[in-house]
Amino acid sequence: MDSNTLLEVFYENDIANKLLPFRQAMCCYRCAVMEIETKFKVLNEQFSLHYDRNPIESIHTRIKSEQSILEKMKRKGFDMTIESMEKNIFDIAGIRVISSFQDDIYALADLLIQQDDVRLIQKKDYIKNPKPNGYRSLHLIVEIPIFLANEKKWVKAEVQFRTIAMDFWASLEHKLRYKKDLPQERLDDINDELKNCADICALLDHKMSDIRNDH
Ligand code: 0O2
Repeated sequence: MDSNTLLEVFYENDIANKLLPFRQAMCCYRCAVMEIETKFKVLNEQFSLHYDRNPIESIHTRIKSEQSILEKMKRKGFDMTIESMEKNIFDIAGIRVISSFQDDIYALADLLIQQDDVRLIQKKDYIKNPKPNGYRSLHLIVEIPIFLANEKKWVKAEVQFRTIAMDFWASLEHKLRYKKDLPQERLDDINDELKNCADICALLDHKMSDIRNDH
C-alpha cells in the first residue's frame, strides 16, 4: 500500500480521533513520571544540603510499552478498554530509585508517601520478604495529581526502590532469565546459582550498612 492510500485509510477510519484517548492517557503517565522524578531530585538536593550526602545514586524512568500493556491486560483477563487500563494496570509509569544503603530506601519511601499530594495505593516489600528466586526491592504503587490545562487527574505509578546490589542482581537475572532454550536441569542449576548470588548481595548490603553505622 503506498503512503497516499495509507493516509486515506487513516482519515476514512477516523484513526487519529480513535487513538486520541489512549495518547492522552499515555501523556498523563509521562507527566506522572516527570513529577515523581522531580520529587526525588528535590529530596536528594535537600539531603546533600543538610547531611552532606546523597541518598540517591541514580533514578531510572520508563513508560511501559503498548505491547506490554496489552499483553498484561490480556494475561490478567481485564477488559481491553482505556478505563480498564487506568483502573487495573499500575505500572505503566515506572520510576526506579537506586540507593547505596538499605536504610536510605525506607527513608526515601517514607518521605515520598508523607507528601500531601501523594496517595499510597499499595506497598510490596520484597526486601523484608524476598521472592523465592531471591529478588529484593521495595515496590510502592502511588497516585499523584497531574494538573492539565483544564483538569486535575490522579495518575498511578510504580516506584521501585533498590540498593546498588539489589539492582545489580535484578539486572543480570533479567538478562539470564531469557536463556530459555536450555534443558530444565541446567535451568534449575542456574536458578540455584542466582538465588545464591542474591543471598551474597543481601549479605554485602548488610556488611556495607554495618561499616557505615560503625564509623
Ligand atoms: P518491567 O520491564 O520492569 O516493567 P506482574 O508480574 O506484573 O503481573 P505485579 O504484582 O504487578 O505482577 O508485579 P511485581 O512482582 O510486584 O513487580 C513487577 C516488576 O518488578 C517487574 O516488572 C520487574 O521490574 C520487577 N520484578 C519482579 N520480580 C522480579 C524478578 O524476579 N526479577 C527481576 N529482575 N525483576 C523483577 P515487569 O513488568 O516484569 O518488567
